[in-house]
Amino acid sequence: MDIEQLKKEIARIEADAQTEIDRTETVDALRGLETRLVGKKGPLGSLIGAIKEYPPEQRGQVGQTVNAAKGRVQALVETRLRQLRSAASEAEARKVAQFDPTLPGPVEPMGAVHPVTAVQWEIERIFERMGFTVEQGPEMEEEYNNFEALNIPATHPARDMQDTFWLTNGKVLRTHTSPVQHRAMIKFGAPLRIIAPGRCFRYETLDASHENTFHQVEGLMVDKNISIPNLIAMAKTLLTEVMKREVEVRVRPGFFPFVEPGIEIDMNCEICGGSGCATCKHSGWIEILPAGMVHPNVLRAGRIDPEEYTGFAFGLGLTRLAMMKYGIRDIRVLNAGDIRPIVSPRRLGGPIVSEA
Ligand code: FA5
Repeated sequence: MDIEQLKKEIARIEADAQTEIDRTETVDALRGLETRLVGKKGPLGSLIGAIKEYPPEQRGQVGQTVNAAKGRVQALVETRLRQLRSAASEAEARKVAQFDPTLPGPVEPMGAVHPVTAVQWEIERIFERMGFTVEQGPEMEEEYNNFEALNIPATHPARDMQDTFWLTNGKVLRTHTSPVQHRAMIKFGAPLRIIAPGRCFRYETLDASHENTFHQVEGLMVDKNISIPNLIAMAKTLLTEVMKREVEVRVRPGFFPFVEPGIEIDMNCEICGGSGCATCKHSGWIEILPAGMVHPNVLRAGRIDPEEYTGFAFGLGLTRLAMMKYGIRDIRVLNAGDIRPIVSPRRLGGPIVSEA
């Protein structure tokens, strides 16, 4: 192209450059565009590369023309850069003007999950992995669900095993989580796998291992061909996973009207290592998991045919398990709200101190 055509081409390149530069919204985008416009491979760069194609006497003029255009494009970039920077600092200034130093600062979360809640969550995760769902029942329960549906009629001496808080509306504060068994059977039918963690209440004489308000986790599995070995295997897995060690268990016969046969699964006392202390009533064992095969009357009350289905149930003493896991000697500190006896020493690696 001759010099005149070259000048027209440069004018077109500059006009395009102006449009593109005006459209940029950020400093980074502008820097990228600048590199493209004035770089060797850009429109002006390729004109410089073509200088050698002009006759030697015209090369100086071509070079000057193209370089002058390059200078003008860079000036356009600088102008836009100033505009973008001042817009950014105005935005920043607006932000500062909006800042209200009287607003409260970010709140640091304080405290920690209660040991019973921590173990409950852990147990829920373990059972969810085994295909159980987590159910809930009311703490103020129908007398029927707490007793009759569980094969404990009004005149049955087993009612004396659980000293009950009776309410003036005829209901009870549930003495165990077992009424959720009945509720779940009615709700889901068979087959069935549920756990039901929750608070229970008994009119107890308080000591290091008895509270009037404590937590249990009920478990219920109903299916075809369920047997006691399934129950013992499940109990061992559960206790070993929660305690993060191989737990020693002892299985004894136990009586509960809602199971037949009934068993008591005890674990060796974590506090004294089995030698005997106030927490384990000097026996070396902690009564932790009463259980058994669901009584046919309980299945019938839950509208499940005992000829077709069998099941196991257990009522884990969740509060006592939390005490074992965290080395808490006295159950009463868990509801007391005074955290001094149960915090820091364990975190620092020492035993939790609380005199029974
Ligand atoms: C029951 O409550 C039965 N419902 C358990 C059950 C369910 C048996 C299903 C068979 C089939 P028990 O009264 O033993 O059983 O209580 C169960 C657990 O709750 C005990 O092992 C103990 O760990 C805990 N527990 C009972 N009473 C208290 C209390 N006052 N304070 C703290 N924990 C308690």
